[in-house]
Amino acid sequence: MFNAAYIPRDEQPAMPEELLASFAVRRLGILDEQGNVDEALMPSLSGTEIMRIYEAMLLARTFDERALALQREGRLGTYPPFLGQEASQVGSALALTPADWLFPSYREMGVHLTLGYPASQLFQYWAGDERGQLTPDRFNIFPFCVSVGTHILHAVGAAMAARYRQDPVVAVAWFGDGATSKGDFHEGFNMAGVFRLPVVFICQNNQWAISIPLKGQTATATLAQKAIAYGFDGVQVDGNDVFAVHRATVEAIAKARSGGGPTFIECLTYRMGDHTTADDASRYRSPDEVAAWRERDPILRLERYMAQQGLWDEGYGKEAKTRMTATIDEAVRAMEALPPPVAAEMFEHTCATLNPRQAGQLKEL
Ligand SMILES: Cc1ncc(C[n+]2csc(CCOP(=O)(O)OP(=O)(O)O)c2C)c(N)n1
Ligand SMILES: [Mg+2]
Repeated sequence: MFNAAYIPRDEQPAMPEELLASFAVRRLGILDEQGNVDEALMPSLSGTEIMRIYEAMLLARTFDERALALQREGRLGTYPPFLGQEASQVGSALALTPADWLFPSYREMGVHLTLGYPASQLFQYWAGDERGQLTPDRFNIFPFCVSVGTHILHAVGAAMAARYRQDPVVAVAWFGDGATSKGDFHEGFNMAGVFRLPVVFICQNNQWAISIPLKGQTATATLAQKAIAYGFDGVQVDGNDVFAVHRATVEAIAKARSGGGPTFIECLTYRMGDHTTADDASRYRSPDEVAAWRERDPILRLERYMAQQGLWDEGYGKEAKTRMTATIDEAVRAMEALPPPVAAEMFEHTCATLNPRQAGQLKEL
């Protein structure tokens, strides 16, 4: 019965064939491992601005090192280190304006710190106190999204709202390579493309989703190219190159703000540490792979560049590290001096008004 309309292949009329789609994916790199830059692509940044970028990366790393140490001492809970991802986070954060809306996952503390989010609150959150996510009013930052990829949809919704209200606001979501396997990623990308929404998607492709390597996550050569199927640009950048990340994000934000629609930026980087302090990455990846990435360290290559420019020497490096350490010491003191949370606070910050059931629970508590 299914063969009723069957026409043998050699009897079928010849069909004209035309190419309907073809694509290429750009990879942007400006600062190489030796500290040399491609002058044609280098963003115009003053010496002071470059030092600010460097110190933001140093602050992020100092925070991360301290968080790990505090967790080992039992003073923080489970913590996801972002060692090696500082360029992706700092480079993108510095491209934003205070009006933009940020949707981070759980591994973007370098973004928060660069924008001036109190380090004490970040420690507070990772110590298990949700008040660390009570974003001070001057920031448009959503709470960390631990549920992988679901905040991609929140960012798209915010971009939709911005478009509806004609606010010149861009929504930015950070997520990992693992999140690109989620339905949320594909739904969010499709809607962003269809409505040409002012949203920038930043994937920190650190090449691991806990113990699943990138090749277990996708059959494509890049993650960036997935944007093309949804009708907007995707670019891969060297995620350990702060200048490339910065340039790509500045361009994407400007495009989104001027009505040009979304962009997907894949930052190719590497998770130097364990997935979290509850993980042991040596059980599933080789020490050689990790060692190869050590030379590609984002801070090391920036120091090499800055030294060539007369902007960095060991004395300045040590002095800056001492300053960052003092800032982090102070944040830890502030966090540990906070009064313990009051259980009733859990009812305060999620719903504007409590429904009768919640009101009853509060009363019972
Ligand atoms: C919806 C959902 N499924 C599973 C998990 C458990 N989980 C936590 S992190 C993670 C891997 C995420 O990898 P990736 O997106 O690459 O981000 P990375 O941790 O590398 O920054 C998984 C599966 C989760 N948090 N949420
Ligand atoms: Mg990952």
